[in-house]
Amino acid sequence: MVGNKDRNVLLELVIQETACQLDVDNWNNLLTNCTRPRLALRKENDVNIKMTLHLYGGGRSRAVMPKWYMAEKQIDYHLINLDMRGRQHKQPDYLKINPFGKLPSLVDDSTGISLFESGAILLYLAEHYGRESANPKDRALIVQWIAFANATLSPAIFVQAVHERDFDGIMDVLNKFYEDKNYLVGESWTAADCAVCAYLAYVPIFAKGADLNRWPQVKRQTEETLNNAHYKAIMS
Ligand SMILES: N[C@@H](CCC(=O)N[C@@H](CS)C(=O)NCC(=O)O)C(=O)O
Repeated sequence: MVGNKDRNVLLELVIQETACQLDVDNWNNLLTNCTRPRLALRKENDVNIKMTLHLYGGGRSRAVMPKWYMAEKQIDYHLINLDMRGRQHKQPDYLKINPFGKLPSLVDDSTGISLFESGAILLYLAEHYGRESANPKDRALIVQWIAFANATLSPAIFVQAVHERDFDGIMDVLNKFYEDKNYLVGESWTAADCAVCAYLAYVPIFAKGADLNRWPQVKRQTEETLNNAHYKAIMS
């Protein structure tokens, strides 16, 4: 006879195993029937549960973006933290996954794909697991914002010469954009918001001279990200 507690543990295991095949409604129905509805992030030592998605990350790496995205969208995954100081990301086994020896990377057993570049990983997650809009116009806009985050916003935060030249102008435009909108694409939070806001959250740390009071809408987005429960959990 299976007790209630065991039943719920079993139910959760079934959910973990089948998550990728469920549609969102089924998923939410199953979750509300489970006494532990919030799925915990599994770490590398949880060998008993078979995971489909394996994210290779490391402290202070751009794995923040896919981690935050998966936390927001309740996508379960297996996190493998590599020690960059110990050069684990340059070892032959990892170079088979990302020959450039950079983090993050994602391996998806269910499709057999192995991906590097945080933006490509984010897009893959959005299209295969995030249940985001299938509308081609919105998808193109999401690609645009992810490319903007990695190729334009990131150097304006992290690279001194680019920061001096471009940062204020970028903030002016973003601030204007956020005056009428809360989300970058459509009416809900997408991979575009994840990419841009994950970088904005670095501004107070890495661009210390920047006074966000000049851009109140950007400041609001940045503070909302820093106070977001999922973001805080993955950064802790
Ligand atoms: N454009 C790449 C950047 C990847 C990257 O440079 N990752 C850093 C951590 S944030 C890294 O792996 N650095 C270690 C190294 O270059 O040896 C992405 O967005 O994934």
